[in-house]
Amino acid sequence: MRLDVLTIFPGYFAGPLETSLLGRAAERGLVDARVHDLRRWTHDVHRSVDDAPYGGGAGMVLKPQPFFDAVSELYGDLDARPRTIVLTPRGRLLDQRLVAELAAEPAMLLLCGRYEGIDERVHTRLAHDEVSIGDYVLAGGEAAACVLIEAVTRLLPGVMGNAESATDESFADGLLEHPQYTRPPEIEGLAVPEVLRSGDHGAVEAWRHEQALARTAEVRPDLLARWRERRAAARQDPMGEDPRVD
Ligand code: 6GU
Repeated sequence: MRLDVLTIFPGYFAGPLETSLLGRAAERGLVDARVHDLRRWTHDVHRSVDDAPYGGGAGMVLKPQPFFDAVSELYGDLDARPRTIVLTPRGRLLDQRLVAELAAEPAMLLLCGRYEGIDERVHTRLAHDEVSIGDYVLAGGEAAACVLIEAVTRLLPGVMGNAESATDESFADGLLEHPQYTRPPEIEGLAVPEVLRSGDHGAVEAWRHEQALARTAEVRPDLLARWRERRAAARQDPMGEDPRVD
């Protein structure tokens, strides 16, 4: 997947894009992420990317012109741009369904906001989607863009081994993960549950499912309610939509 990011803080992305899963995906040519400094498309001596809001009020607004010039230069024409996403707290909440949809795109353009936002005409003319990563306020869209890139990249073919991808089944299932243990069998007076060492695969599966249900009921009752609805619908209509995909 080809990824372009427009930001006034390109340095923000250096660590995340080089590290771990994203770094490996880039080395193997599975993602080609290019981070562009929005100031490259400023023309004044101060290289200013922001200006005061029309109508007054606190803070500054990112100017539209550098965005339009950047997109024209990167793709030749505004209408030749790939799926374009503005990261903004006013956007639609990112979830695994949207992540999976984006992972099917050949390319994406991510626009990172700062200050009080981006001139509305950038949203109007360029954004296919506006995306938020949660109900809290960040200083800008950069951290959110990193989150989106990591979530999408790990779904690209060849990025993860089978063992890792299998763990996806659990979230796609709509319940939170069951607890995991590794050696030693006891530490700090805490023992690994006996059933996990029993060798009884059926009992292990049943225990894990119970644990996932209990954990989901406790921390995410909203997810549990949706899981129950989907399961009921799937039982009524066994040939219907795959109930797993959230
Ligand atoms: Cl995408 N941007 C900002 N500034 N804050 C956020 C966000 C994005 N998502 C959640 N909070």
